[in-house]
Amino acid sequence: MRVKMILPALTEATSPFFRPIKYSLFPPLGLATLAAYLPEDDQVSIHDEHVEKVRFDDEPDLVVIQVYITSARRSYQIADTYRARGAYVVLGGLHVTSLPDEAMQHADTIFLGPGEDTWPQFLTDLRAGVPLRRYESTHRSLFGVPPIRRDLIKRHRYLVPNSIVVSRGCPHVCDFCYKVAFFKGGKQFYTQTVDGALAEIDRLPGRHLYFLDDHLFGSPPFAEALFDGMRGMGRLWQAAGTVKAVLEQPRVLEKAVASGLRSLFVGFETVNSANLSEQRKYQNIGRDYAAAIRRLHDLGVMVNGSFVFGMDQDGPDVFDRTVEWAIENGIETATFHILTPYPDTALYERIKSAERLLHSDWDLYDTRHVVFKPARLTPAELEAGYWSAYREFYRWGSIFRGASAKPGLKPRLRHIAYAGGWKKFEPIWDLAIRSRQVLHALPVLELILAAGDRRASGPTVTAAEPYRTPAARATPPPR
Ligand code: B12
Ligand code: SF4
Repeated sequence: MRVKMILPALTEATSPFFRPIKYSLFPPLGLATLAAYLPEDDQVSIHDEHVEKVRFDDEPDLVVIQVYITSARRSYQIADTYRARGAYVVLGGLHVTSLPDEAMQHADTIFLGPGEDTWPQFLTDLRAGVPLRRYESTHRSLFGVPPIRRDLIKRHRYLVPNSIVVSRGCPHVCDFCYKVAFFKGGKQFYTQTVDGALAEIDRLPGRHLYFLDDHLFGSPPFAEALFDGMRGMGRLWQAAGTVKAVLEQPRVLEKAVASGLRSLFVGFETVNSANLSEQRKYQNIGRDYAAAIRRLHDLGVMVNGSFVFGMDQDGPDVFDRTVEWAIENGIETATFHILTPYPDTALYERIKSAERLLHSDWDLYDTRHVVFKPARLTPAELEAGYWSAYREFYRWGSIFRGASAKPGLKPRLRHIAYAGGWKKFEPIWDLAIRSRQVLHALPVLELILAAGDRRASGPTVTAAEPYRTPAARATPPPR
């Protein structure tokens, strides 16, 4: 069977404002995960429209499309094209799960939720000639999943080819998050086996890793065992975690650092605690954000703070306050978002029932456009404030001020190199990406991350036995 898997480009990929650095970061892991279930004699290829021009004049038997909200329109277009050419077209992913009826109009079969249970079932049904129109995931497990088909990923096109996910979902429940809708009907948070995760890490070449898990620290016993296993592997890695995990799991965090954690994406979301209860982000309420940042910096971990603007308690002063707070606390990089009600989330239902939705143009549900009526701001104020937050945070003056919050020259220089390198040299990144030289930038990133290495000085960080794959462990170590 000829199988073509496609991650369609978010609509703006063709726009002059398209930012290659953002979209050339991570390869399509979801599709590579599904490809692993296909037998060896199938001809399978993965195409990511963010980093390559995809041709549509071929004749695959099966077309598999992953649909995100912002790429829904493009996905449906591609699906319609291939159906007209006689291919069997299947759609899955987050947006299909949120709005199955909409997706169904463009597909032969749709999938709701993660695919590890439904996809192999579908393949069996398809070969037997009895595929269903709709599959819904209920059995959630990552035990025994086949190794993801990284050989199908065009590594040289991505800045972070070594991105990896070792869990699914998150143990928390926040009103604005995609998670509850996507994982309904089964477990909301589950992990791979530690050995499976370590073996997957072992298969990745080079030093750098980026964990894309929503909450890598979500299961402390799993995280601890994983970091123990990673010790001595010589990795440098980045991931996402919560304020709660940073403050309440000191031992796990120290083990993470010992195994190579050098930068953490932290969802602060808002510096206004009234907003947090409104969004049911209870795990952040009353937490000392500044203490969490200090703790990470003390361990040599850089912070990428994530902030959302437009919650009901946000007034016109929220942008300056947030940026000022982030700079004062020496946050190295910040990601700002405009609150966006994704269909099928609690936030969406609340905004919709209050008749505050402005439209359903999914192209604009990209966290950069205002798609609802904010409570204490006009949509124009919210969008302008969002852009000004980026401008103000990434001014050289702000970068130097943020750096000066650090003790010592080395952390200050690292701050300037990372924050400056990320945002200020974007045209150079773009050039590297467009000339397919992006992988050459990886050593620079590794150098900056390694500058936080405290292995020589930290009392908690000691040399450990290097990780050995389960197969290697079956044989006794050499004496
Ligand atoms: C990496 C990533 C990106 C990368 C690239 C995406 C990529 N290469 O896949 C980049 C940086 C480009 C990106 C950009 C954006 N992203 Co993003 N991103 C992610 C992230 C962190 C990881 C995706 C991933 O690899 N997951 C791991 C794999 C294994 O899971 P998966 O891809 O979901 O695939 C599984 C299932 O979905 C399912 N499946 C998927 N497709 C199909 C198809 C079939 C046929 C079947 C059977 C099953 C199936 O099976 C797979 C295996 O279980 C997710 C968060 C998350 N945890 O998923 C957010 C996430 C997908 N992003 C999101 C958003 C909102 C965006 C942005 C729109 C916003 C922003 N400001 O960042 C932008 C897009 C900007 C724009 N202009 O449009 C939202 C999506 C919400 C939605 N309803 O669509 C998420 C969920 C983050 C969040 N918490 O809100 N993103
Ligand atoms: S902590 Fe993050 S990933 Fe988890 S539910 Fe909240 S927003 Fe979603």
